Amino acid sequence: MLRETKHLMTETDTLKLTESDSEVAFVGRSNAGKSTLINALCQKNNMARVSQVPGKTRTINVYEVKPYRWIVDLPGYGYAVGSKSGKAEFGPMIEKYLTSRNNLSMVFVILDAVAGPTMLDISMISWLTHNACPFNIIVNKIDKVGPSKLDVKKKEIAGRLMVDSADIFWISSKKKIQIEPLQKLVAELLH
Ligand SMILES: Nc1nc2c(ncn2[C@@H]2O[C@H](COP(=O)(O)OP(=O)(O)OP(=O)(O)O)[C@@H](O)[C@H]2O)c(=O)[nH]1
Ligand SMILES: [Mg+2]
Repeated sequence: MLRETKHLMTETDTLKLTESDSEVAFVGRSNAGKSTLINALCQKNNMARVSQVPGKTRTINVYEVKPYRWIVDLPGYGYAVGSKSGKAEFGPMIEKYLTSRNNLSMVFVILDAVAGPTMLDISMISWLTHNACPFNIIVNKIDKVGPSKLDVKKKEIAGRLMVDSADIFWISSKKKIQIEPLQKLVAELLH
């Protein structure tokens, strides 16, 4: 089902986004692999732009799975310096998006398996929890962790996030490891 997905729009102003019937969004630190994952989910090579240079996606990119059903690629966070008030900031574009969308069904937070959860990732997860925003955690780039170290890594990351390891999607977007369960969930959310 996700195969038919097309790039629908690029926007820098959340308020200019039109209404969807249902949408899911991908957030995470720059370079975590959001765009690569969206391509893997939709079985495309270059639909969402991927680069070696962090900070590639600076706009909100909307991909349409079928009419009014969207996958949204948000700009990566982690380049903005923490605010003076000490409050975590993900950038006005991301916060505005997360607080203004009526039909946002799920936020997928993507972490890098090697870098592990950063302070901003942890802040994002607690922000989503406090704002009653449904979310799922994805740990990407597991191909970079040696097979013998994977179990320890999973325990460490799940422990730091204080969630059950079984509730996390452990994937590699690049090597297409464990993409299907996520594809199934996204397809269900955007049925
Ligand atoms: N080894 C490995 N590399 C990956 C994986 N997923 C993404 N990458 C690489 O990580 C880099 C960043 O990937 P992107 O998909 O552009 O990351 P992004 O989260 O969209 O980054 P921004 O647009 O900057 O927010 C690219 O060089 C990808 O090829 C993975 O599962 N394994
Ligand atoms: Mg990107």
